[in-house]
Amino acid sequence: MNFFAIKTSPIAASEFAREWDKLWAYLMAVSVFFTVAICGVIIFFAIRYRRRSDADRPAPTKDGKLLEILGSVIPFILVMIMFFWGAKLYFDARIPPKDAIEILVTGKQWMWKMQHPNGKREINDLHVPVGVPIKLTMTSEDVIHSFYLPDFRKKMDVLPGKYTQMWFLPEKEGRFHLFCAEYCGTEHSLMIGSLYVVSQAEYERWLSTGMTSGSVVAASSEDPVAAGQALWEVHCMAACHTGRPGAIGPNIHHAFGTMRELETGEFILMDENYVRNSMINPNDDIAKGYPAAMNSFRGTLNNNQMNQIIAYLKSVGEGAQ
Ligand SMILES: [Cu+2]
Repeated sequence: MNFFAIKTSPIAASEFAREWDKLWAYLMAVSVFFTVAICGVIIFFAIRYRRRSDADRPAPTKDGKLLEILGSVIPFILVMIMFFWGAKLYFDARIPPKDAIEILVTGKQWMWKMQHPNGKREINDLHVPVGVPIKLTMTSEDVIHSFYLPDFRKKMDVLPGKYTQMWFLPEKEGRFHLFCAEYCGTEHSLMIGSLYVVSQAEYERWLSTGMTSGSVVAASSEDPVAAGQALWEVHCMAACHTGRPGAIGPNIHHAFGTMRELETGEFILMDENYVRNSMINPNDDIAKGYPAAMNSFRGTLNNNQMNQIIAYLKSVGEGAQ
C-alpha cells in the first residue's frame, strides 16, 4: 500500500498535487506520532508514579544532558523540514510559468465566468488543453469568492476590485470538479462547475467552434484586445497617455510589466492590479512629474471593460520596452 495514497483527499491530478499530498502526509505523521507518544507517556507516568503513601520521598534528580539536546534538536529538524518543504511548494504554487495560457475568471453571485485569450466565454465550465500550464487571472463582480480545484490542490480567493492569480498544469485528460470555496450567499452551494482537460487539437477546435458536450456557452465572444483598444481610444486614454510632449498623463501605452516611478519616489510594477486601481482610484499612485489630473472611471467602466483595457495594454506592453 502506498502510504501517500491515503484516501482523505480527492485524486491527485498533477505533480503539484502529489507533492502536496506528501507534505500533508508528513505533517500528519509527525502530528500523530507526537500526539500518541506524549499522551502515552503522560498516562504511563501518571500510573507508574502515582502517590501511594503520604510519606515525603522525593527521588534524587538526575541531569539528562543527552535527552535535553535530543529533545531540542529533533523537533528543530522536524519543523525545519516542514518550513522548507512548505516554502518550496508555496513558491511553486505562486509563480506561474512564463508560457502559461492566461484565462480570465470572474466570480459573481452565483456563477463562474471564464474568458479565453481569443475572447471566447463559458460559464461554470472551463476547457483547457492537456500538458500546458494554465494561469487564471481572477476577480469578482460582487463579494469574496474562492476558486478551488481540489484535484489539483489549488485554491485562491477571488476578490472584488482586485486581481488574484492561480496556476495549474493539467497532466491528463478528463473532467474535474471546480468549486467556490468561500461562503458567498444563499446559492453558494450552486457555484460549482467542471474543468474539462482536453487534447490540444480538441481545445483548438473548441476555441474556434464554441460547441462541445456538456458546456454551457453563453454571451458573445468578442476579442478582448480589440474591445480594449476601442475603449482605450474612446475614453481619451490614448490622447492623455501617448507620451507626446505636453501630454497630461504619463506614457503607459507600451509599459505593461515595467516598473513605474511615482511622485513619492517609490516604484510600482505596472500589472493588472496597478492598472485597475489607477482607473478606479487615479490619485492613489501619481506618476512622477505629472499632475493628479485623471478622473476616476468608477461607474463609467464596468468590470468586463476594465479587463478589456488591461488585455489591450498587456498586448502592446509586455516586452515592448
Ligand atoms: Cu462564491
